[in-house]
Amino acid sequence: MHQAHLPGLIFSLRSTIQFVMDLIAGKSPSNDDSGCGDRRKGVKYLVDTTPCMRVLPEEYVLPLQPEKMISSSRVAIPVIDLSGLDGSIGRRSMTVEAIGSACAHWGFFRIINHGIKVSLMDEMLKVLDGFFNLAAEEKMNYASEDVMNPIRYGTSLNTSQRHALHWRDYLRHFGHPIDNSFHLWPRNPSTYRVVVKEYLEEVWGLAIRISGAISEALGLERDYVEKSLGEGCQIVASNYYPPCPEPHRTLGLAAHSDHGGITILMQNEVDGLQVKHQGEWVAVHHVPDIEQWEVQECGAQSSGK
Ligand SMILES: O=C(O)CCC(=O)C(=O)O
Repeated sequence: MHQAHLPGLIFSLRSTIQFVMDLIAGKSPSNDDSGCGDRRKGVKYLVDTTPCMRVLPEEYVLPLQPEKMISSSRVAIPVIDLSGLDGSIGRRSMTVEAIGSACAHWGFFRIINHGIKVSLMDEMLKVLDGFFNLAAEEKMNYASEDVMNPIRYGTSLNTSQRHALHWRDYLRHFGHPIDNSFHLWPRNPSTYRVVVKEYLEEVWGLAIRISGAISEALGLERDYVEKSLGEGCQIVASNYYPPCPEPHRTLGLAAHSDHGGITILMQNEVDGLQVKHQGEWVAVHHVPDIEQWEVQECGAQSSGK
């Protein structure tokens, strides 16, 4: 389980590989009966059109409980050097064991030396920043409350129902198999499709490598999970958290567990993400001296092996 605190995380990027395509029953109403009005245009629009905002608008105030936080000096989030998967037999099996243990005890680990170029990660953050900086009217072309839509721009969680709003805007769409949805992806910024395609292909390959290690850690054939996936399904979710006037009164994203099999998460340099470990929240701090890293969690979290 994880959540995004503010101030924030200005930006994070989640690519989920779904082992089981969760069917979310029913469609949300497309008419706006929530009274949210302009709120549907997003938090960025709100901030941009409200100069010198000092007070958090009431709709965003969340009933936050005081939390038990474990200091990150007391516990260390596991860090896995993925280059070990390509090393000698002994090194590979140590890496597989470390991944299995991280899945069983944390459901979450950091990865380094994962092979995705830092320049591509930077490009990805840049095109997404470009997208969120488009005019609200252009972003609203992708707005939808229907969770089954192959591409969706939105804000908070679901503005079709009345509830306290969350301080984030998002863009979600399908990735792998890319040919199915590529034609629906944003055309703006002009490099969006090219950069996102390359990034998602790389991340899909990474997810398959990690799922191979997880299969082995469970005592299964390396391609067990990959074969079970069939064609598989990837969703990319980009979260944008604008600066907040009263960050202690709201959240970017409340506590939740992702419904996919593996989530690979890239953050920018701003802290905010927390993960739950043994009933307490642990801050996932940005590590400036580890240049290449991403965070990933997997579905083995609560079930152990
Ligand atoms: O932005 C974050 O750090 C968390 C994102 C997340 O948990 C999600 O999109 O499910």
